[in-house]
Amino acid sequence: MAMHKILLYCISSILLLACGDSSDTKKPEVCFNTSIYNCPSSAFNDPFGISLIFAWYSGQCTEEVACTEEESSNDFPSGIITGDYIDALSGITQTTEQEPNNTFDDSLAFFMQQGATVAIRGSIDSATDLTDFVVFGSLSNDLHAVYVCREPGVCTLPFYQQENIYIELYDENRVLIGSTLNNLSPNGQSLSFTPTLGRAYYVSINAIETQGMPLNYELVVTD
Ligand SMILES: [Ca+2]
Repeated sequence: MAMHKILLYCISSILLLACGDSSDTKKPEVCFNTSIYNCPSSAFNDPFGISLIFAWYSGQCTEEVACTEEESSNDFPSGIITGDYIDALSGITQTTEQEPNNTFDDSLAFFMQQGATVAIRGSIDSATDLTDFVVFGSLSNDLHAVYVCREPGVCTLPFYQQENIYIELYDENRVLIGSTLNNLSPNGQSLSFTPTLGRAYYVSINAIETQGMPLNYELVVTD
């Protein structure tokens, strides 16, 4: 990581503000405020940024704070995700969509550790459920891929190759940065990209024509 990126990172972002597990019956009790500002000051005196990176990955930049029991609110342009989210460790994390997830503001939120793969099972329907959204931040700026499996649980190449759906990738300002619409890769419904640390990304999966039937999918984001 170049130093200028680290500086940009330090200046620009509180990464993700996220509450712990909650459900309809239980309010979140703890929030985890993950912030570059909480890194030890000594980390900033390293001209190569190595100790800062180490501090980040070792958790020294993570601060636990009390959680307000207010209604969840998201401020994705500021890099803030509150409410339920999935903290995906290295390896495969599997989950299921929860409606409504039809808009940016209702996106299923997750946070990817380095080496994580998140597989989200759901369905879309061109008549009643056109679009599902997810949003995530990543602790890696390695090459990432987003793809749709042909059948849930069967995630091998080639990925889903029909053009009755498409996937799109947006930055945290909701600006489109990739789409498979009229642009299917040889691998099928897939996009690859390199995230910037500290930024949120949205992915949508969209039905074009599912002939009156829900189309089951597995949407995968992998580092
Ligand atoms: Ca759905």
